[in-house]
Amino acid sequence: MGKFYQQETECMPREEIRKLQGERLVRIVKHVWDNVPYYKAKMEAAGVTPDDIKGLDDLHKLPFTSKEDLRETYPDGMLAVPKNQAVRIHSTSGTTGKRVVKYYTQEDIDCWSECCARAIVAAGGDENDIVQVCYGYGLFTGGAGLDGGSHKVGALTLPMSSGNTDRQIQFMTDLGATILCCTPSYAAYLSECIVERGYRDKIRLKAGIFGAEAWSEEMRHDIESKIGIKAYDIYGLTELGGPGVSFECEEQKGMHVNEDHYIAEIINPKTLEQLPNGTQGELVFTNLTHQAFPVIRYRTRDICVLNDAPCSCGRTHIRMAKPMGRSDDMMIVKGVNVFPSQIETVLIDQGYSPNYQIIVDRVNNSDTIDVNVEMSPERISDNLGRIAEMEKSLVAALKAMLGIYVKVHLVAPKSITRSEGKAVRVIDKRKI
Ligand code: DLL
Repeated sequence: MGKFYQQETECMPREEIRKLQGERLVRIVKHVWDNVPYYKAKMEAAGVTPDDIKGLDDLHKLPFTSKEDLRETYPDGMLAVPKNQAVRIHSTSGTTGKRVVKYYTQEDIDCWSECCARAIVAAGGDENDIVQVCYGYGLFTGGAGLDGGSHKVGALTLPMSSGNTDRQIQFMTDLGATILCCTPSYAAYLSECIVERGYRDKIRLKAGIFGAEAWSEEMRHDIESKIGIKAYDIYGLTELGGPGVSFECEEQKGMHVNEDHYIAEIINPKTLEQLPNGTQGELVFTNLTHQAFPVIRYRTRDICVLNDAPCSCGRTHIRMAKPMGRSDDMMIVKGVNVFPSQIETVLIDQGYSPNYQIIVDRVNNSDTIDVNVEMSPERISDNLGRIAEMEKSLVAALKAMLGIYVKVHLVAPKSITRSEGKAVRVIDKRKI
């Protein structure tokens, strides 16, 4: 296998991609109009019928879909095929409200697996590889998605699921895993354990495919240098089918959107206008091929930028930057927008580990923000003056990045709980 899983599609000339997207859009709009009364009603309310959608240029006429729509129609009000044609569901964690359930036909699962296979091959994987999947299996899409991709590639799959770090490292060394798939925060934790336990020279990992949460370039470099791998980003969300909506190639300069299956747009979240490529805004996706549960113009709440410049890897599909985080993750502290990823960038830049927790509170009607940061064993000091100095220098660096005062507390190594899935970075006591 070369460096592409489906070269013809992945490197298709842009005019052809647009044409294919236009044809598929016409088809999918007709499919939801005919099969999902909720969509039909939404389109009627927006004054649009399938006859108005003749190609990609008509996309803007279609109403958006939001998480609220999916909750309102829970559990199967947006199912677009008879239920006996669906063969699987996956679901969101439901931490912020009712769960969202996504249904799949067998064909939907095959397309999804192909999207993940593209990501594995782009990370240098082929049938000779051993892929250790430590994303959670079950309702979460991470485990099943990368597992499906690994099978399509013909690699040997280790379906580890998340957790049990001792067993992860044992299998990794005994079976010689070459590609690691997990969240970046778990990858950071695993790398830390591998180095500390003296396994750095016993592992055979060459690449990692990390996603499901925002992570900074600094965190990438940290993981890459610690265990000597190349770390690739992968993006997706349950509502769209799971991981593999987009993935990084060897250039590691943005994630190629699988445009034969998804249309990506950036909108201004306030005015809902489409924004030109290169402008930061909210990511919106349309499922083009999903049969069981297609979503049209789904508002992800992820803040991002699209880049249509050609990529030297040969793939022609548009790239999305690393999302800064969700607009719902964005904290407004003292009137300033703060993303956890900005804080992470500063911490790692200053030589700290990616183990931190942000605590936001309101004291006497005024916002406060505290960051607990672990000292690394090399930096640990019992000299209180030295600790105060280190804290002061972090406060200054955070002020330069965010423009506000952030109180910093250096805490003992290993005192912040490690994550096996998505890390909990922020505790906002104002919301409790
Ligand atoms: O996290 C699907 C996934 C699994 C993606 C494994 C990649 C790897 P959800 O749990 O529905 O689905 O969460 C989706 O996670 O809207 C983003 O806010 C965030 N997210 C996912 N991938 C990335 C990434 C899975 N690479 C939500 N960078 C999305 C930043 C990401 N954020």
